[in-house]
Amino acid sequence: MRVNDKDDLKYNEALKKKIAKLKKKRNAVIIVHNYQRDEIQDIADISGDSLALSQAAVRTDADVIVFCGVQFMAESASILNPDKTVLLPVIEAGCPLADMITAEKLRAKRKQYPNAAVVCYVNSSAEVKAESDIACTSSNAIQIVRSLKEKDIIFVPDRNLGRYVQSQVPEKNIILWEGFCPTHIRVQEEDIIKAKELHKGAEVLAHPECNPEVLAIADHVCSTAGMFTYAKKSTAKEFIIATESGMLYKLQKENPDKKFYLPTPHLVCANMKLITLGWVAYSLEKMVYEIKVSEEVRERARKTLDRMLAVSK
Ligand code: CIZ
Repeated sequence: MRVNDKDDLKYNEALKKKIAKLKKKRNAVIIVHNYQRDEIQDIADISGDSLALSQAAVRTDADVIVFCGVQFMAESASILNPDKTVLLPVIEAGCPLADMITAEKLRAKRKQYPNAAVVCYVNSSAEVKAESDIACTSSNAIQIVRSLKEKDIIFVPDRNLGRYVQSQVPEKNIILWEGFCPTHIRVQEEDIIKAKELHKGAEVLAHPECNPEVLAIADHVCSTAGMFTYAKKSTAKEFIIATESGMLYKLQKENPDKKFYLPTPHLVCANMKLITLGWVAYSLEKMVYEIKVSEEVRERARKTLDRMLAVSK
């Protein structure tokens, strides 16, 4: 225990009480992505992947949604709930992958392939969603692509997820975008090999944003939601988790008799870790930072998200 661990715990407990009070006062709900810090997961009313969180955002009757995640996730909640106040506690919490494509560049790509459907991964801006035909998450990407009548699919912006979908849906012709998640691409094939040597018999669960060489040697490729389901039902006792480090907390909590390891300590998304208890309390107190999308973009982006939600019901 560090010298000030006790003080940290006391401080966190005081912040949690403050958040609970403010939440009541504002009639707010706290929605938390699986990659958030442990202490933020502890205050979640709902936690999950972006698909589960989008669905929860539609169902909630709270007036205020505090979104503990990154900008594109809070934007999606706002697109789906224009009458609610959606707050992102740290406005700088962005997504480098989402920033690897713009609406203008996507329009140019569409011109090149006029007969193709455009599928955008939820890790994209509202403007990019507005230019797309349908959205997808890593939980439903295969199902979404299969559901389309078009053979040619422009898949944006994650090339690794796009490539993985292509391997599972060979009847389609996927046109890739060269975007990537800077966190997931840090896992190397050697990291997995070394982790398997260290933890003999452990199963490797890899997120489809990882590089193809990593996916090729994984036992199971799935979204974060898929990892929870798989870890629960598997008879294995140990797992190597190739995705953002935040996943380990809830995996361990839900499976106390099993062990979970990261293949490399570099699987940390700095943006996801920006939100702290202090910022959540501040956000509820000052009602910042409100995420709003212009009505023209919102209406078009909403159709893209609604089509996804209709397919993944
Ligand atoms: O869809 C999401 O929430 C992300 C970014 C990853 C996952 O698999 O949950």
